[in-house]
Amino acid sequence: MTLRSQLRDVPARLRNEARQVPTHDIDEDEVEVDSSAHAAAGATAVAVAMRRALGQMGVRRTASSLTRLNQVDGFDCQGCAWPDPAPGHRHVAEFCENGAKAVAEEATRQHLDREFFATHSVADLAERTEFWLGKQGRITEPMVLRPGATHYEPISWDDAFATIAGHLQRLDSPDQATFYTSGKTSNEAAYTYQLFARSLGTNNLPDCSNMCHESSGSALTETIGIGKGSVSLEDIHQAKLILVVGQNPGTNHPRMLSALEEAKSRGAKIIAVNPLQEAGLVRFKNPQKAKGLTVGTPVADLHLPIRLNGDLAFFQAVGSLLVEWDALDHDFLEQYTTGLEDYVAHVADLDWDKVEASTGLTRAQITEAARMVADSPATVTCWAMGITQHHNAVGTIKEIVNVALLQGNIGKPGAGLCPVRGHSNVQGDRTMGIWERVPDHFLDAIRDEFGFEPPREHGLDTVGSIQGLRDGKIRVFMAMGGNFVGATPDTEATEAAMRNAALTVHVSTKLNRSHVVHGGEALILPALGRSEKDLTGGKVQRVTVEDSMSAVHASHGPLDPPSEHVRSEVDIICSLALATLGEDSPVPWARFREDYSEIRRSIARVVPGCAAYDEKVDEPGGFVLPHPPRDNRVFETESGKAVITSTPLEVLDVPRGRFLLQSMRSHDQFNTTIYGLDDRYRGVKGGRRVVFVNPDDLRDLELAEGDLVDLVSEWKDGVERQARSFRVVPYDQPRGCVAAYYPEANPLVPLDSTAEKSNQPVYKSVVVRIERPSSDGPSDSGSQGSSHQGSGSLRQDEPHHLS
Ligand SMILES: Nc1nc2c(c(=O)[nH]1)N[C@H]1C(S)=C(S)[C@@H](COP(=O)(O)OP(=O)(O)OC[C@H]3O[C@@H](n4cnc5c(=O)[nH]c(N)nc54)[C@H](O)[C@@H]3O)O[C@H]1N2
Ligand SMILES: Nc1nc2c(c(=O)[nH]1)N[C@H]1C(S)=C(S)[C@@H](COP(=O)(O)OP(=O)(O)OC[C@H]3O[C@@H](n4cnc5c(=O)[nH]c(N)nc54)[C@H](O)[C@@H]3O)O[C@H]1N2
Ligand code: SF4
Ligand SMILES: [Mo]
Repeated sequence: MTLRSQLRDVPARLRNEARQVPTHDIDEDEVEVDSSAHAAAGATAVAVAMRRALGQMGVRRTASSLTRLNQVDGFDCQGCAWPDPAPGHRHVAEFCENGAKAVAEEATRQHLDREFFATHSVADLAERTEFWLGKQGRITEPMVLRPGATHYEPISWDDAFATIAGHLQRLDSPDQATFYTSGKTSNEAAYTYQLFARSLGTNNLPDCSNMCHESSGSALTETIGIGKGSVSLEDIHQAKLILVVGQNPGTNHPRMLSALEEAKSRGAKIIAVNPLQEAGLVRFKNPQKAKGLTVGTPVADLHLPIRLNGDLAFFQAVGSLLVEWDALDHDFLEQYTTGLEDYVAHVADLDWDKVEASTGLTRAQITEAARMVADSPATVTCWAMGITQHHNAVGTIKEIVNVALLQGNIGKPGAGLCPVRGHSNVQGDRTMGIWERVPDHFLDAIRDEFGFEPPREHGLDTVGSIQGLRDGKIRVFMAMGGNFVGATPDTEATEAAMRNAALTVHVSTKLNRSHVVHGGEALILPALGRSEKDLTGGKVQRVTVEDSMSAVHASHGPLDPPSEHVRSEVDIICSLALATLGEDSPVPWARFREDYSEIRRSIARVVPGCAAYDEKVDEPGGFVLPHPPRDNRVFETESGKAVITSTPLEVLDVPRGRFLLQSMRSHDQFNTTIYGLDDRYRGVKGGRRVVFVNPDDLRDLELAEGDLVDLVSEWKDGVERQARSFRVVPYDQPRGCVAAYYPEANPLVPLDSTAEKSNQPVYKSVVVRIERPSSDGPSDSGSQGSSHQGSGSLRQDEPHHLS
């Protein structure tokens, strides 16, 4: 049905207001909802992929790009970090619908030139949605926004570098600059970028990983001694049980569905733990096969509709049952672990009432899942943002590790821990030293390689950098890709912080919100994308990337770049370093820029596990980085053993009449890049400002499908953050849980609401009220005090206290 029909009840005043939020170039009144079942992938996926590709790239560019996507001699998909099958096992079309969309979005024939920026003032651009900004096309030359200017204007590369160098040289301390990285950056660019920051003298290297799998890194390093997953694609194929927890592979890692299908065909069982019944996990048709699984065939043998944030309790309960049933690998526990005794005592007192309250699951449901775990000789657990973006995320992941260790499910075929990474090279960036807390041995290696002493004090992460900008401690903000303002929490606070900077610099392919919410002076530096030929130094250069399973390989793009003025990220970094640090810098920037093999030879000497890097990346399919627990059951923790941990079970308290909100991705976006307005698998078409609510909760709220509501978050700092004008969509999920899209929901996430230990923003359990629209104020905002209490608040009969 069209929601427009529902609008008859909404006064015109409110409809106008819906237009006033920075969404006016999307007509959200046109949103349609279709609640029938949708299978993931299948023929529609192929059709949509081809339509988008041909529409944006044309026939020739579509043909020359998609045939080389994820092939041994081609380029790595700039979508997600899911690994490629071994050479010889790849399909002709080794990509998914969203991979094709990612290529099309980058390789579009639509270009942005200086006339565009002369026509559109920054104030005008600041009124546009991410969707509109992204659709304007590729940026083709460097642009500058001078202090006090209203429009971006062209600037030569040399002047751009001199401008940045001038700002950096004028700082009182290098720690007044911060250098953000998004996860598409190649290993070569990442290595030179961190080297530039450290040559300047700062470890301020925030990255998207701070918002993504930081919690996984923290938990895994503490327990198994390395912050990466322990499985290969072959392990997934061979597993007998796979838990897919807090992850929506049908949309975000679509080729993972083929791996799950392969595992199932070899007899594996699959458990999905997710508040939502995501299409890929319950219905999947493999487009690579003439006859895929039929619609309605569940990929998951068991779906547990867990309450948001209930996973710590769930895994602790599973662990307690494994102990109770003695379904343990005693030899493994004896030889390789510490902490078992404490854990056994800890789970002996498990409070099942708390477990049921936290998970929203029955003891019988959890016992059924635990039985499957107990019966499986080889289990893989996969997880993503549904786990990492919570206050207690590190604790939850430690419980996942506990369950794996109890059964010796690490360092054996078909078993292991699989944090599924997001951006295509987010894991590689970390390996290359993009990390504000890189270990000392890495810094020692830099010192030995280049003969300068890198800074030792830990730098600022993403949230820390926003706080630094807010407090005036950070003066220069530079980003290697990404959309810092769009992706980070607490939009209003972040935007205000960004405007505090003296200089903001973005190395980007496409326009986004971070370019129009700027510092006193601002630069946009256009970069080559993964799909494009890199002829830096007068010859064809290749780059390297690492996937979610630690496999490193080369990538070179086939397409012509959008303009001759666009430069590679490596070129931009090395040229900037030369302009800032001069020819006397101990790092051979010019040599690095001329020949990326020189960078790789340095990587081989500095980065652990990368010996003979330049040679090995050329082997078909590349090489796999060492992972001591996976390879030899070696755990490089303090005790030399894997650590079984005991974490207190706390239940997240949600006050009466409030909901727990998660912010997630639609099927038509890549993070803040909005490909289109259709979330096909969830039946939403033509809009994004929707909030998914359980039908019974809706009834109690006296709301109907299509009603317009405001979302107001509550946090202990007393600030009420608002995101206005969302359409209500009834959607099956545990009571008390609601969902909206990222980045529309980001204004609701408090900056200081972060995960313990990892400092990762809590994007997936925000306490909110759902209110009928109030008329004051134009758009998303944060306000002091609780002035909204009562007035517009809606009654909710069912209390859903979780404690
Ligand atoms: N097409 C496409 N691909 C992408 C991306 C994209 O935007 N578009 N983004 C990339 C990036 S950077 C990342 S990090 C990954 C993200 O991949 P995902 O983690 O799959 O991304 P989200 O959309 O955030 O989905 C979170 C999932 O966890 C569930 N969930 C939320 N809270 C909880 C909880 O408390 N418990 C449990 N058990 N489940 C919960 C949600 O219902 C949802 O299914 O995808 C990568 N791939
Ligand atoms: N509410 C909420 N917020 C979230 C999340 C969530 O689940 N909920 N997820 C978080 C997660 S997991 C992540 S990873 C972050 C993502 O945060 P980011 O990585 O910062 O954001 P993206 O939207 O991926 O960045 C898109 C921009 O990158 C630039 N770009 C694209 N390709 C290239 C390239 O090849 N080179 C260069 N130089 N630039 C390029 C383009 O200009 C584009 O506009 O967001 C986080 N924010
Ligand atoms: S699964 Fe991920 S890496 Fe593979 S084609 Fe799809 S988007 Fe690209
Ligand atoms: Mo991510």
